[in-house]
Amino acid sequence: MTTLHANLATHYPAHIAQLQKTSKAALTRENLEGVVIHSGQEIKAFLDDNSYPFRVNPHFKYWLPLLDIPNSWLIINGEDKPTLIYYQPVDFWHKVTPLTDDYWNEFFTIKILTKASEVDKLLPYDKKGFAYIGSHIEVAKALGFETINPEPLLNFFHYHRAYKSSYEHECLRQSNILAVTAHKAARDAFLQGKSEFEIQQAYLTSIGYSTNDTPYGNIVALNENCSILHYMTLDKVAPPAHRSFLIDAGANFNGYAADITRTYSFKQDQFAELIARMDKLMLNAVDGLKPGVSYADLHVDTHRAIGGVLNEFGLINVDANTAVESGIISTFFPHGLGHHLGLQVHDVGGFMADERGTHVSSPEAHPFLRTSRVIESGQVFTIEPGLYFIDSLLGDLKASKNSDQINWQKVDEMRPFGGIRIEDNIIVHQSHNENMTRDLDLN
Ligand SMILES: [Mn+2]
Repeated sequence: MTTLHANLATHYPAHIAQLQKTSKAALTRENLEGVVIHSGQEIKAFLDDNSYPFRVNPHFKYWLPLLDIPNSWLIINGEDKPTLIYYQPVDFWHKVTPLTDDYWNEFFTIKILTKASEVDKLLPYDKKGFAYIGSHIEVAKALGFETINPEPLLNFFHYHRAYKSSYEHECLRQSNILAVTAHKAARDAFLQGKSEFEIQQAYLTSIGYSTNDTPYGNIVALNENCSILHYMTLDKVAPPAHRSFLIDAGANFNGYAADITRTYSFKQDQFAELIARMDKLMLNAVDGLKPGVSYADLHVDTHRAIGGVLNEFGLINVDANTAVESGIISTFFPHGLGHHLGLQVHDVGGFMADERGTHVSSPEAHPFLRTSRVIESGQVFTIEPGLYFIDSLLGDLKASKNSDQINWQKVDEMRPFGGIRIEDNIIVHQSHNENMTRDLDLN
């Protein structure tokens, strides 16, 4: 066993104990005997025999690190050892993933399923007391489930998923290690003048990934493209000149995502100074992440701080308070400060005040926030302030009554650089924050 494996093995039992406890409480509340979690099925393209890349049900990978096994199931009642129905067909067309000896095995009663269509023999005979969680509603109905993805049960699990176990923290540290390694390779490729496509290849190759291994489609943008928030194109031709580079790219470990963004300037120019200033602002926002603070308040504070940066760099003619009042900051920072991070990149539960799922609304002026929940220890977040020069939004601003608050000459000078986003992944502990990304020396 490697040190990493030993470490995971140490933390895993408490993770399972916690999931059992949460499940028992949820099932008791909903008057259910148990829950049946479906890993998923391969989905074929229309009129085709090729499937889309398989993405496992997050509720399934919450329990164990099996990410690429469709047609598998978990049966859980919160008391007995959970049953894993593990799909292992006899198939000479495809590679069949064998069940390997691992630290998690002993926590499940494992039953092998060789024909996906015969799963009913291994599922509870009477489905009445069981809820199905998964995305294949027709399959669930055909099997006789009446309770399918019940909202109160999902809310309960989603609320609790925000509190990560020490096992989950370890997985997130590992995904950060992978992503940081790849980010460094991408930065080097940028400085060598490579194309977006080549930079993406450098990123993937450095950690032995194919495109489908990343938790989300990498954003690899040069120059003006840095202003497109979800830029997914990968230009195969390098631009005539490299000015700026924005990369928002992650990695996966045991199904837990890293989500990291960096922005670089090719030269030591004013854009580089703006990046350095935004980096300071970003780390300051990380310091504000504390148990008891509302994430929405932290967003609003950062929004104002960006107004200060815009003023300092002469991009606007008014002070931060005036900019907050007039609303012009949203042109430069049109998205939320960050989100919960875990089994899903934009992890669930961000708007839940309690385990019933009572909704916490975002402030009206900030509709794009992905979480407005009160921060608590054990939770894991991204912090990712941005500052962009987006033609369409700037056009709207120019046509508005606030146009005179903007120094258009300065703004025009910055447009060729696109924009800046800097994003780290942070565990909030009771006494301190753990910035998993900075701990790995990615500056
Ligand atoms: Mn993010």
